[in-house]
Amino acid sequence: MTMEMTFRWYGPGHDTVTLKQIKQIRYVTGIITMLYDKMPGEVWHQDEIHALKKEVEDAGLHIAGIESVNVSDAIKTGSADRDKDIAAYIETLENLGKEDIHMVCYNFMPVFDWTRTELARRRADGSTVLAYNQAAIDAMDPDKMFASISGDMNGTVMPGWEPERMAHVKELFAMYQSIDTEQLFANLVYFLKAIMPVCDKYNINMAIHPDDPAWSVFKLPRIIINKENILRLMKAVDDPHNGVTFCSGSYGTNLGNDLPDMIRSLKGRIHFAHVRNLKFNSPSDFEEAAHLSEDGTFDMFEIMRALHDIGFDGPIRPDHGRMIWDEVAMPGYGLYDRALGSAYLCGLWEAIDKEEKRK
Ligand SMILES: [Mn+2]
Repeated sequence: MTMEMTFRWYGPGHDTVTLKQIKQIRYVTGIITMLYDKMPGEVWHQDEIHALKKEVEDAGLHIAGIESVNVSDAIKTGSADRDKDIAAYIETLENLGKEDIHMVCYNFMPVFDWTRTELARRRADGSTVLAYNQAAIDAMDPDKMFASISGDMNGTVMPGWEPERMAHVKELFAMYQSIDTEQLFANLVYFLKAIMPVCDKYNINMAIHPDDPAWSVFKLPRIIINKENILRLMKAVDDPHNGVTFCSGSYGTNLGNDLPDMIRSLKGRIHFAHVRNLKFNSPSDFEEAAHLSEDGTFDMFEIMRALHDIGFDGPIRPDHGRMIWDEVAMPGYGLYDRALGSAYLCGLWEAIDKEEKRK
């Protein structure tokens, strides 16, 4: 068993990248996808999942996992509709299991799935990247957050920033007003305990994505941010199907997180890995870099080495790429730089693997 290189693809009509292009990257064999039009709380029907699966398989690839089945705000806040939404989530997992899909990524972030202040910061070589600046966040009215970045989305709808949800951003903030980190954690445990039986039945690995950035933004509670909290969650629901998406770029936003050490401490519970690099210009300003260690702040060799050491055998994917070669695509999700990233990560892995076998 070894890791499998995968690529995120948003599905027909939602991605500028085609399955045919992904197939030609060669390093990639698995697709990470989703039913993009589903709102949190909606059931994914088996025939819809089957059609998506067939499209991927007709291109000579296979579905290695889902990113994401989104969790509703009712579940996150524990409001009246929570049990109804959990029942729908269970039905979705059941339908995924029947279609032989065994890994589901999700997150438990309030209101905004992820936060960046720029979607196209220009770097010295003319490429553009997503970037985050704390001072810009501190100066921003959260209601205006969507308007301020939507102009840079290249006409795409970015995951977690659906206009339908963002139209209600004031109400969303109100829903979380009385939720502190302990309550949010309790709601997450409640959700996981409710879905574990169906995960056990169909062998579905749930993989929680960390909060990005890994601290509170706009005073909203955030919990999946560091080693202590993620290990607490692993213990609170101590079932191997309760696992982790290890995203180096998200945990790495906090320079206090020792990424290889976190990976080792999560042995057996990492079901999915997002591997990318960040370049810090200061502790409160970072931008997404090329995957290459030298281009950013992280030692990508040590991250891959730690994944190899724990026997990681799940799907892995390059994460956000830079926009290069004049490509126009969803910010972070173009073809070219992610393809380069997948090749680089495969190269690191092959070297580590062969060196290990020689010993
Ligand atoms: Mn990620």
